[in-house]
Amino acid sequence: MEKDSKIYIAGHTGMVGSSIVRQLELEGYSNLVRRTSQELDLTSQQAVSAFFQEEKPEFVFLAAAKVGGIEANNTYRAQFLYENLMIQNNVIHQSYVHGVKKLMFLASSCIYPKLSPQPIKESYLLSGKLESTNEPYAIAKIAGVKLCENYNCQYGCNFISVMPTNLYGPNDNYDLETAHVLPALLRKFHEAKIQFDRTGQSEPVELWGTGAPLREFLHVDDLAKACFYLMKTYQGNTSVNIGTGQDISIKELAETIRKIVGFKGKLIWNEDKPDGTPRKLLDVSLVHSLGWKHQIELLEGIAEVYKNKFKNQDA
Ligand code: GFB
Repeated sequence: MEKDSKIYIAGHTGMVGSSIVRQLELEGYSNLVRRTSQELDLTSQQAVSAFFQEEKPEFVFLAAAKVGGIEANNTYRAQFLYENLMIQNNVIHQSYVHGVKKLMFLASSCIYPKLSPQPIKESYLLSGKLESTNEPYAIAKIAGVKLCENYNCQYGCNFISVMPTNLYGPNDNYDLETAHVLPALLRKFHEAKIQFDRTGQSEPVELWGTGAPLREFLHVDDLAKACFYLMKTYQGNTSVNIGTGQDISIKELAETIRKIVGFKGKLIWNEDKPDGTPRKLLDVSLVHSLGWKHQIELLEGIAEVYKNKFKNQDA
């Protein structure tokens, strides 16, 4: 990938895509192709075919996807399956048809079996049953990984895929119904703190599930560095896990965020909401051996995101 290579970032307005764009610009890449979803409907085969015909990108980062937290995955099951399948079928197939030199597909750690041994190695894919709350999303992402693998095998393409762990960072989704846990907790605690500071009391902050599940969190700017690095250096049919190799319980995460925000009121756990998979810690030895390691520690990352998103503002 040269500095003037034509690079299409599918999903450039999202948290992952926008971070990849920032990383590419930082590295001096300026020939970037972007389309908003209003400009290009990636679920339309015809539109995607016409776009590739017109732009002929040389490299593609496929970061466009319908994503969301546990509740969104569980509620919009058909859309998570259909839209993700369509987006990736169209982009991956047209990348093959138009001779893209290299494509990176962004998958997800939730595509591994629900009860995988921990930490999860890349080789555990398809070795057991999926977590039911995100089965549709996971099935779509598994299909994307397999498309890349099999286009490489049959057509000699150079399509790679990566498996990021749970992400957070700038441009995250803070809609409480559809957000992932970390941005949801930042917002819930921040709004409760404002109420507490104004009135000396607040409603308890309601969190979902039991708080027992363990999750690993990676700052999206670390992910973007990994994607850039692997796009330049890695070739192969093994998808690469990208994470920190460290996890914490949702209870610990809640306490950490509560402290960062400075909320002094009560928490309650709504156990009618699902816990999801009990643990999802990636084995990151492959990506470490390839020469990448995360740089932003969780405490520092959350504090920075909180400061930039909420501090000195009313939610
Ligand atoms: O981040 P999250 O929505 O998704 O939830 P997953 C993680 C854990 O946090 C679950 C708990 O055990 C939730 O019950 N939790 C506690 C909360 N309070 C809250 C809250 O206010 N909001 C949310 N959202 N959770 C997703 C998958 O799974 O992980 C996606 O559904 C995707 O497909 C993503 O792969 C990375 O980690 O359980």
